[in-house]
Amino acid sequence: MHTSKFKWVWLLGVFVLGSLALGPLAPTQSAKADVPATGIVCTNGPNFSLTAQMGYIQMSDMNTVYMWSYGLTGGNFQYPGPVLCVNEGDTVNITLTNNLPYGLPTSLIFPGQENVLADGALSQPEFDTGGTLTSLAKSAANGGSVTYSFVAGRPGTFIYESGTDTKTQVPMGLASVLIVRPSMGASFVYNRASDQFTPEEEFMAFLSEVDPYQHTAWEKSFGQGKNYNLNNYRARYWLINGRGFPDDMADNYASWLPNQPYGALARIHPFNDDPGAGAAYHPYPAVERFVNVGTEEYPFHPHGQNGQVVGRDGYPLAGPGGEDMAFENFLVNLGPGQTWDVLFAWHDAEAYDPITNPVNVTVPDLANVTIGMFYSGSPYLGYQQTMPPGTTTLNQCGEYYIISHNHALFQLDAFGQTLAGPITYLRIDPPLPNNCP
Ligand SMILES: [Cu+2]
Repeated sequence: MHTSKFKWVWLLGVFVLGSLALGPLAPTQSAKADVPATGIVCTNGPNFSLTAQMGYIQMSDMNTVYMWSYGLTGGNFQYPGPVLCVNEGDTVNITLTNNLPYGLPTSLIFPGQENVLADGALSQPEFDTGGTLTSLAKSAANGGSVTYSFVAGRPGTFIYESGTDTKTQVPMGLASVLIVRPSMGASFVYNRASDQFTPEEEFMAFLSEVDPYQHTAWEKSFGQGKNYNLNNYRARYWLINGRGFPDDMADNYASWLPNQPYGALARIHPFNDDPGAGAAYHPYPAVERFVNVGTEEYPFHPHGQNGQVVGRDGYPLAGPGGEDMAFENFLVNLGPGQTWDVLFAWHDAEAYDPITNPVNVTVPDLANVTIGMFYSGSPYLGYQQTMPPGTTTLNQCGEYYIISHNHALFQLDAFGQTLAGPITYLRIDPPLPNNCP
C-alpha cells in the first residue's frame, strides 16, 4: 500500500517536472498523435501533390530565417519538404504547384530516376531566347503546376530538388528526400537479406546549410535578391533535418517548431541476433539515411559504434558480380549531393551489471565529475540513481545517450553561436521490457 502510493507520487513528480521544467527536450510522445516521436516520417505515395512556397523557420540562436520549401498541397509550409516514400516498381506521380513569390518559375528534378515525364512528355531542359539554360527540367509557371512521373526503378535514398536557378533555389530550401523501398520489403534497404533493419529504428540525417544574407536578400529586395552576390555565398547555419541543436533533439512535430516537423534523435534498443536473446533485444540493426543537399562536405561522425555502409547514391555497394561490398566505417563523409545508407546497432558487449558484473574501474568521486543533462546517475543501462543536490536530469529510464555530430567543427554553428549546428544524439533504451515512456 505504502509502496504503491509512494510510486504514484514519485511518478507524478516526474511527470510534473517533465512537463513544466524539462518537457520540451524529453523525447516522449509526438505532438501529432499518429506519428512516432522519433524516426523517419514518410509521406506514402505513389501519388503526391507538393506546393513550392515561402515561409519561415527558427534557428537555434532564436533567429528566424526566410525560406522556400515544399509542403503538401493544402498543408503547412515545412522545411525540409515532405519525405516521399514509394515502392520499387511504382509509377510515381508528383504534381508540383508553384506558389513561390515574385513570379519565379520552378521545377523538380529527381537525380537517380530515369525517363522522368513532365505532363506526359519527357522532361527536358529549358532555355531562354538567347539560348541560356534556365531550367534543368520542365518548369511550372508562377501560379501554375506540372505533374512529373517516373517509374521508381531501383531502391535507395534519393534527393528531389528544384532544377531551376539551382544556385538560388536549392540553398533557399527547395530540396528534400525520396525513399524507394525494395521489392524484398519495407524493412530492407536494398534487395539483400543483409540489409534488413528494425522498422521502428529507421532514421534520417538530412544535412543542409543556410547563408542568412542570401535569404534576407530575397526576403527584403522585392524579389530580385539583388543585394546578394552569389560569389559571396558563405553558409553560417548548418542543420540536421532542418533544425539546429538542441531543437533537433525534440520530437517529430514538436509544437514550438511548427514549420520544422522532423526531429533527428535516433532512439534504439540494444541489438542481439542470438536466437536465445529473446524479445528483450532487437535482432536487426537500425538504419540511418544520410543526405547532403549543401555545398560543402559534411563529415558526419556518430560516436559509440561503427556503421555498416550498405549503399550510396541509391546504389547498394556491390561488386561487378553482385558481391556484397558493404563495409564497416566510423566516419560518414558525405559529399554535396550524396546520400549514404548506414546500418548501425548498439551491442551490450561487456554485459555490465551492478551486481553480477560491475564496471572494473573506480568511479570518481561526484565532486570530481561533470554531470551531463542526460546522465541517469548510474553507469549501468537501465539503472537510475539519486543525483547530487541541485542537479536535474532529462534521463527517463536509465537510458544511454551518445553524441552524434558533424565533425567539421566550424559547421557546429548558428551564425557565430557555437555548438548549435548539426549535433544530435543516439539514445539507447534498456532491454525490453523497460520503464521508458
Ligand atoms: Cu565527435
